[in-house]
Amino acid sequence: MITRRKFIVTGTLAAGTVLTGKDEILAFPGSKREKIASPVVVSTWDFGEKANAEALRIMLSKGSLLDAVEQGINIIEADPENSSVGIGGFPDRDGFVTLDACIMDSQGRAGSVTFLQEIVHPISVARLVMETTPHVMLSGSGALQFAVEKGFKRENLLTEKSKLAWEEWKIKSNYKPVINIENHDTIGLLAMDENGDIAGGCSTSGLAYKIHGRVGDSPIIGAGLYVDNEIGAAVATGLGEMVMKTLGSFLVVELMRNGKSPQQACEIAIERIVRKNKDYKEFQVGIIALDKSGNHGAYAIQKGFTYALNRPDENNIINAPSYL
Ligand code: SD4
Repeated sequence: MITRRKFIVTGTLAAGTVLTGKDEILAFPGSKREKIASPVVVSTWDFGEKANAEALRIMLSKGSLLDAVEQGINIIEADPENSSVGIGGFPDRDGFVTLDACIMDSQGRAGSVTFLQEIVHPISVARLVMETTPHVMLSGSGALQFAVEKGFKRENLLTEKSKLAWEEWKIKSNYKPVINIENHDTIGLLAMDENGDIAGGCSTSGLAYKIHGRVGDSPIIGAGLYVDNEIGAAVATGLGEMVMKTLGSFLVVELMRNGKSPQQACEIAIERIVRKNKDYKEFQVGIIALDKSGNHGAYAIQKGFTYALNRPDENNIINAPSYL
């Protein structure tokens, strides 16, 4: 029997650790599939906890599932201290902060923006692409024009702190993505409401010091995020190039469709990335998943990938099990 604050420990999987208050509980999240009361919100990294709390608050006060996803992610986008999402994100090598985001709802609708500059809330622009246009993805200056037409304010996203970090980086200009960079990366959030409907979103400034014009997995439906309300959802973080080449999130949802638990599906997808890339020890990819019953799973290549899980009576930051 799974209690609200403990997960079943089973045989052969690698251990995760639930970091909850003083307790450290060995955990294999999502290893058992049983109906868990919704609503539930799961999101990437420690900072996801704040986003989850807001998403949950909205759902518990009868707000919509999409509002929960969007406004949860908005909190992280607006935090200038966070150097990988929204304002304060590290710039590309030319000093431009360029943002990627996407959102999918329970009706299978999707919206996305890529290479968007000067707008703090790309997830909100992505939502409007989904809701008010016949398209799925808008990019660069077109996405910016669309955002401005919709009333978003243009702002300088390069904070003093990020500018200083970039100037420091320029001295050597050594480009190598840092694994688990400062323990916070893309915000990817999956939510299920009390009807059992699922939606998700993700938002990022992408890799620090990337080549100008580089777009990662996060705005690519099926790569950074995928939601199928009949089955479940998945969202990825880490080196987007690797996620794009395996369509990681779509793969996880398809594995769940074929009967795998969220945990098994995340592990198989990560192992696929490992198998296809000899240099897998050099980068991080983490994936989290949620199934239609409210079970979740998470797995990463490297140690150090954390995710946040919130339910009405639960609020945990969890160390995901990892391949290495
Ligand atoms: C990207 N997946 O742009 C995103 C960013 C990220 O660790 O999650 N970095 O590749």
